Amino acid sequence: MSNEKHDVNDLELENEDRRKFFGKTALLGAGAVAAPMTAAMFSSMAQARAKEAGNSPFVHPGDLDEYYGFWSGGHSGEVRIMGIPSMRELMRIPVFNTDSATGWGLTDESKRIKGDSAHLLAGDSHHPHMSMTDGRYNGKYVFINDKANTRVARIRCDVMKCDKMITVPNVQAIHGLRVQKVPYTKYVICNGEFEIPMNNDGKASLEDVSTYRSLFNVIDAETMEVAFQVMVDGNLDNTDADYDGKYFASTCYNSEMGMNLGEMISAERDHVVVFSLAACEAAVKAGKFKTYNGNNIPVLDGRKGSNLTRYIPVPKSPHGMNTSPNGEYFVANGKLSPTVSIISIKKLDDLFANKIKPRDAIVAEPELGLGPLHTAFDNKGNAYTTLFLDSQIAKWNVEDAIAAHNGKKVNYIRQKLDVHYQPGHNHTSQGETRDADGKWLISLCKFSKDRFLPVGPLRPENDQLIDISGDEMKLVHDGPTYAEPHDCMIVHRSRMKPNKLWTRDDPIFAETLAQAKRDGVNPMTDNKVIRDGNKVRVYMTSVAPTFGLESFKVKLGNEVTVIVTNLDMVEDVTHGFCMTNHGVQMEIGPQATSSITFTADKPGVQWYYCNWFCHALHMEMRGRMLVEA
Ligand code: CUK
Ligand code: CUA
Repeated sequence: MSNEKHDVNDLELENEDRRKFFGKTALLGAGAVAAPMTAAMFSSMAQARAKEAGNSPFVHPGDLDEYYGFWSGGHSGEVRIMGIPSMRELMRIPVFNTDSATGWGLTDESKRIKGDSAHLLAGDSHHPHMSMTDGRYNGKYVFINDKANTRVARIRCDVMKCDKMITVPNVQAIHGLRVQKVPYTKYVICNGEFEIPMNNDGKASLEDVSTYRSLFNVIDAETMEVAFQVMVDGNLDNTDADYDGKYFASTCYNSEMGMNLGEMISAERDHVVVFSLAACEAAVKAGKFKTYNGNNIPVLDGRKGSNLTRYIPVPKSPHGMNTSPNGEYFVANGKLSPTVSIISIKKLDDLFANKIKPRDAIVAEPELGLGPLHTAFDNKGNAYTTLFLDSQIAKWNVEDAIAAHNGKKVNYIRQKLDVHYQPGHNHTSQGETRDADGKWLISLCKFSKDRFLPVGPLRPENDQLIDISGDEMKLVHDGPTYAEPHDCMIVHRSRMKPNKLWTRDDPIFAETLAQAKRDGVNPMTDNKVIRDGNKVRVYMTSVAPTFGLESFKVKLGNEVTVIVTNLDMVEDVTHGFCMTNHGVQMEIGPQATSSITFTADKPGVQWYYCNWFCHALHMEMRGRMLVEA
């Protein structure tokens, strides 16, 4: 056993009874028959160990990955959990989509969480980012944007379920999203990309583009309410935060405020907008804001000339925005320009004090190749930039690029690696935190072309795993994925502590339990039907392999709510509830309560069954809804 994963100091992952049991059995078995080791055996094992000593992407069956990866699902609307480096997909977390297995978007609990957008069944998730404490992942939340419906959602990492979702007012299409890194994630920051009239009520001229604005949004991470918004010039694209708790920076395209492609790329330059958090908070406190569209969210004016922001000119149409993990630089990725623009964060105080000019904050603009979109970092001062048009990753050294900018003769490019094909985002292991460890790089390629068996006109994306632990980048894995991982983040497993069972006081189903209380029902013990006019609430328990009710009776046209409480305390024993012919399905995890509401619009006998394979008698886990005409 030479796999270095076993050195990781996180015993809680190994101390599950069953794993231990199998481990011991295997050892005992081996010990009983094995001959004593010879010197030759020892030396060949040592050689094998040395070979694997670098970064092994092999995770043997039954072994656990070193990292959790959180992947956006793009226009599938979900978030996926990957094991890194195996690239095994471990779980899907439905967020902006509707999910048949878990009942996300169908259950009463998920509709409550989706709130004002519960009727929307689709979404476009781009940027998953985990909450931090002092610039390090804290394993609490993952936030994600929905570009399609202007939403931001939060995933609770103890249960790996979405627990909050908001539609952001005054803006259209939330795109770039990140978190405040230092001192902790008080705020989630995100860009409202598409410019719209302020107010957008259809009353003023819709043709007069001079009132169109794009807003920067600052959301309270705990309450998930918009704390304030900042109006800017241009279209905000991507964003990131510093490691001092002072500044946020966003790339901005279309500074012309053009309404078509030709108009959008007529100017020579666009800009990066830097926001001063302290100045913005002070302006909100001092009441220096306006409100729009009939809501009371403070909207600050951060357009050119404001003391809340600074505009740093960069080449046309910048895209990705990435902070180096040493806290020194914001890197704006050129996209149309073959360069990235390196902004010195140290110089921003002087920029805000008007001691230097905006372009003076730029310390280098290294040329990397065609179509630089996003940049990731290791722990050795190197950066890795995706080149969309060249289908390559450029590895370059940040300090050498700055030295070259200052006239020194040095080659800052370390290597260019072909990827397959057209990479968008990339991400290094823990590379957006102080814990960047320079072990793995993911390249999220938009096209796979010839890399996999053809599966019809629609092809998978290709998420490639690259070993960056040595001097050279090495491509070690091709991972086909479904539309469309835009972005991902990789967190060491020692930062995560997911629950094994639900706890009965979980806020996700608290409102369902409150209704049970009003009905005088104890969901842990009672199997009861409550009739309330046309509404019928059916409470039942589940214990493998039976539901607490073998049947219940309703009248045709009744609005039926089925509330199931899973009494099983065994890890991994999830039940399902499916009412045949009604489009009703949901997951009920161990110790959870889930509910779903539908109309009993078919007379006669309607069987319900458990659709989550839970027991040898799982097929028998069913009952009848008797619908009287
Ligand atoms: S964007 Cu998709 S490749 Cu939405 Cu982060 Cu750059
Ligand atoms: Cu319970 Cu299958």
